Parts: sequence; structure tokens; C-alpha cells
Amino acid sequence: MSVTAPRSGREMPRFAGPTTFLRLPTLEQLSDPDVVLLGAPFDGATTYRPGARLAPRAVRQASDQAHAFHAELEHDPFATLSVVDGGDVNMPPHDIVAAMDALQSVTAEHLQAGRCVFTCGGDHSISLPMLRAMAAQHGPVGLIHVDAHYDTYPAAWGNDLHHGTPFRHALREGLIDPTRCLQLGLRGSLSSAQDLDFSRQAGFCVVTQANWDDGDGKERLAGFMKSLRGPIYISVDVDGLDPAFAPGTGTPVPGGLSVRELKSVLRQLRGQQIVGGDVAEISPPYDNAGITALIGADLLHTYVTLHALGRR
Ligand SMILES: [Mn+2]
Repeated sequence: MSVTAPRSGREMPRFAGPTTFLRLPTLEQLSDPDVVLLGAPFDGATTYRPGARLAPRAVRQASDQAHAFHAELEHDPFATLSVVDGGDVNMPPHDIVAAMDALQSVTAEHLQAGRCVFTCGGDHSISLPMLRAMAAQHGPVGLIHVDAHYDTYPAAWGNDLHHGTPFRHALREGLIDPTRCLQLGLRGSLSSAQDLDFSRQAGFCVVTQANWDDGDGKERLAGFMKSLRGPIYISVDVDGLDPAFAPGTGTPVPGGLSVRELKSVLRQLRGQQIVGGDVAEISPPYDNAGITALIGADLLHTYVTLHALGRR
């Protein structure tokens, strides 16, 4: 067994001991890992209900049931990878630009050391500094973006950096390759039809929830996956899921993907080169019974496993 496997519940009870992502050691305990799981406790860019700043702690606690072997992908990523909890990035709660810079700089440092980084937000603004660091290392990346919202929207209250804008900036800054970008789960109401234009004009593969449920969304997704190549970043906003499964989020929208549908989509990434990712918008104050945080922990395990399976 690798030294970084999630600590067994047979060795230390699952409700006891240090609370880390997936029950892994910290960066202080293992200084040169292959993969770093970061906390980005920041929700200063939310436009509606805050609370996502508390998600990294909640997801660490929801990691109590973590085991090494990923049953659905039938693979143990910890057999070949050393993975650590890299701690929380120190993001000032009142300063979006400083918070983004801090996350970008910590992420870039790990990437330059040859590590893969997966981050637990935080509101969805965290994807922009993550993608800035990713593109500096890998060039423009492909993007798997699951969300109820396009997050390519205009400025709010005169501020162009909020949790509804990261992917507009990412495209304009050349951080993502639009021919390798997928948006899935989209269904939130919009200010006007113009809010649809950006993603479509950019050339993203846009699969709305209606297209998934009533149209050819699943076929189009399969076609997208078939042609997908190169380094890929995964960004899951938990509001892409139905609030029945993921109630703990700031801007819930009825009628989204089930957790099982999301897992099935992610399994289609087996063999792809996953270079980083995030899970965003978990808001513990709204998280009945902690079930949304559980999804966060599960996603981190899936990201690490996909990275292991597609490692070059
Ligand atoms: Mn979002």
C-alpha cells in the first residue's frame, strides 16, 4: 500500500483523527507529492447566497468514509500516486483580485514542481485563477464544465470578476481551447437570450439540460468525448446537479443532473489526460444532512483516479 493511501478506518476509526481531504497526509508530512488537493475557502465573488468559503472544511469532514479503491472506475490511484491535502490557500475574504492571485500563485508553484492540482472551492470564481495557472503550464486546456449556469455572463455592479464570469475571461485570455470545451447541465433562467450567445459563438459544445432530457444531448456528448484529446481541466459547480441531490449551494436551480448521471459522464473521461480540476459552490449552511459535501469528497476521489488512469 502506498504511503499516501486514505488512512484506513480499521487502523483509526473514521470519526477520529486528523480531518483532511480523503483522510490523506498533509503537505507538511509528505513534501513532494504527485497530486495536491487544495482548499480555496473563498466566496467573496458570489452574487446570491454565500457560504462556499466553508466548503473545504465540510468536504474534509465528509471525507471520513474515503477508501483507496475507486469502485466505479475499478482502480486504486494511491497504488501509483502520492496524494496529499495541500491545505487551504490564504484567500482574503474581501478582495477578489488578491484572493485569485493567491490561488493562482500556490497552484502554479505545485504545477511547476510537476504536480497535479485539484481544488475544493469556494465559489466558482476560483476556476479563473486555476485556469490561468493551468494554461501557463500546459497551454490552453480542454474544459469539462458542469453547471446550471453558463458562467460567461457580463459584469455585475460594475465588477467583471464574479462567480458568473470565469469562463468568459478564460476564453478571452486564451486559457481554454474552445474546440475542446463542454458545458453540461445548463438550465438557469437568464437575463436575456443574449446570455446564450457567448458560449455558442465561442464554439463550445453546449448541452443544456433540456437538450439532455428531450434532445440529442447524450449523443452529442458521446461525439465530443470521442474526439477529445490533450490536457483537460474538470470544473464541477454542484448547482449543475439537481437540488434534490445537492441542496447545499448558493444558487440552486430545479431540474438538474442526478449524481449518477454526472458520475456516468465523468467515467467517460477514463484514459483522458486530466491535469487539474475543481469542485465549486458547495455551501455548507444550506447543506441538509451534509449530502452535498459528500459529493465534493466523492468528486475529489474521482478526479484523482481519472488523473491516475490517464497519466502520461
Ligand atoms: Mn458556476
